[in-house]
Amino acid sequence: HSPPIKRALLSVSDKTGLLDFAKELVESGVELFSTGGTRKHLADAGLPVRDVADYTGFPEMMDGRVKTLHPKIHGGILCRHDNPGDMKSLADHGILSFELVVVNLYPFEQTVANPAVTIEAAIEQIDIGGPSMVRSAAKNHAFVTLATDPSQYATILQQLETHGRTTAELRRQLAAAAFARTAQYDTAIAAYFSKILGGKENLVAPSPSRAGLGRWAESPASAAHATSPPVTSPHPPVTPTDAVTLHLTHRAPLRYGENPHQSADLYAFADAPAHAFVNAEQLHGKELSYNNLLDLDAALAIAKALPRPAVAVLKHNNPCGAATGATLGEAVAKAWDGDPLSAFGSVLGVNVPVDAAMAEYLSEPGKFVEAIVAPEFHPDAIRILTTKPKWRDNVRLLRVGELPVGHGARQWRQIDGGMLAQNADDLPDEPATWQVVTQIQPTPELRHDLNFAWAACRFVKSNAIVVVKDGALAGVGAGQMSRVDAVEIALKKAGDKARGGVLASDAFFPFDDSIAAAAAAGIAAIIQPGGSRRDDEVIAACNRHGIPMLFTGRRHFRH
Ligand code: 93A
Repeated sequence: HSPPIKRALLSVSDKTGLLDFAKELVESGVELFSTGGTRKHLADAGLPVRDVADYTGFPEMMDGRVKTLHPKIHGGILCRHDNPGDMKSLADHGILSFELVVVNLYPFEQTVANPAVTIEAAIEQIDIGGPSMVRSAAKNHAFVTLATDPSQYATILQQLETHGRTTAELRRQLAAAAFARTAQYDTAIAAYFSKILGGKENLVAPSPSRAGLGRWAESPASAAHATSPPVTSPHPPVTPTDAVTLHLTHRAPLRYGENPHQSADLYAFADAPAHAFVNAEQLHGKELSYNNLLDLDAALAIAKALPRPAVAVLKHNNPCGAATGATLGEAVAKAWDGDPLSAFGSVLGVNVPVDAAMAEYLSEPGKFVEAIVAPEFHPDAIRILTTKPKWRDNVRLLRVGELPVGHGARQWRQIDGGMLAQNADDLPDEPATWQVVTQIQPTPELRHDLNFAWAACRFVKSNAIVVVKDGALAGVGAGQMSRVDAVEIALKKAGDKARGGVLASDAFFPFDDSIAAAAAAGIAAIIQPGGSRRDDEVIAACNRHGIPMLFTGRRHFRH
């Protein structure tokens, strides 16, 4: 049994829908109180509204830093209407109760989204009084109705018009939404500080509670880990407060997940940069599916790692084709020819603007793609891709503007009841540090293909083997549980193209059997991280077969 709404306190930065809402409130006999800007907005529209400063007897001061931080405001919001002591306090101190609070906060998130913003300007956008009122009203939702977003005005009005008051259930829902909003707001502030400090806030971060960490914190494995030498990485370490950046905003429900019986949604990191894949603009085509998003993300990542112009052809999150060429038209043809059968119904990632030549190539009979992601699409390319055959109506075209950088980004994956975090495997290749471990050196032409093969193989699920010839993926062995199986699949897929091609392996060869298979298929050079106990045997096999081999010293597992 909530009290009827006699008085409303309005203090909003986002003034969307405010006038209509306030007009209805006034018509229902509600008395309005507001802070400076909000009051002016309402008064300019001819609505009767009292100034909070007049009511508290304190002017807004310190450039607005102190406007509503006053007992006459917070007492009026927090008072329990069924508590005689609280009601006496109101009377004793000349405090008026507020039964409706309408607050939305300084636009901190929008402010820091602008990369040019100064720290001082960002800090001024940290709202203090707003969240305080929101928290007071949400705590006292038994008696107070609270709007923290213009989308809630209609529901509140509808209840007022039909019942003269709001239901306890609605007030509790509004309180929950409000606490979620202040939590989100503080998370955005913490994430901003983490960004400007480059992670150094962790030096003073409270350590997570042992209870919270569970048995892993105490396990001998973690103790052993602590005494082993630190991993050398140019990335800052992943630390507990990175969880702050896990702050997500819901983007869209998806039609379904990996399969039609799984429901699914798309979320974005609140601080995702403008050119992140998640912010890509869909220019054409059917709604994106869960699998499309996964494959397009991988397609773009591969394309990004290859020399320009390049096209990557993805199927089930693995590349079945990828190529570079003198022109984009040449690159797409070479990429498609890597495995034309698998390319049917694929998604493509492109590292330069899609041009008419590429669009014409894809329009040939017998070709069909689900989606293309690229920095940009030439208008002619859009015209060609969206006319002619039937599938054009559906083809999804995604524009990212620029190729996302993403260097040093954290990656998160869910396990049952928890999350794993790591730095993305996105360090640039350093061919100058690679070592030729065989007696024979690869020719400069083979060097090109070795570079390409090494760049591509990190995007293939482990155990991963790729065969490359003339700047194009010729065969891929992906996701195999034994390396020699991956080799055999890649060689089989490459067929005649293996002869004179090069082979890359995402991790070392445990035995020399793979070398024998590669030699039999005519592979001309091999690249791999090295580091096996049997490296000597593997190198000896290459020497016997006259195959030059490079060690990169860096593994690229992808699980
Ligand atoms: O600087 S504040 O943290 N200090 C306050 O006391 C305060 N009270 C309300 N910011 C404060 N607000 C915020 O001002 C509200 O959350 C709202 O976003 C904004 C509305 O100001 P105006 O009515 O002057 O446009």
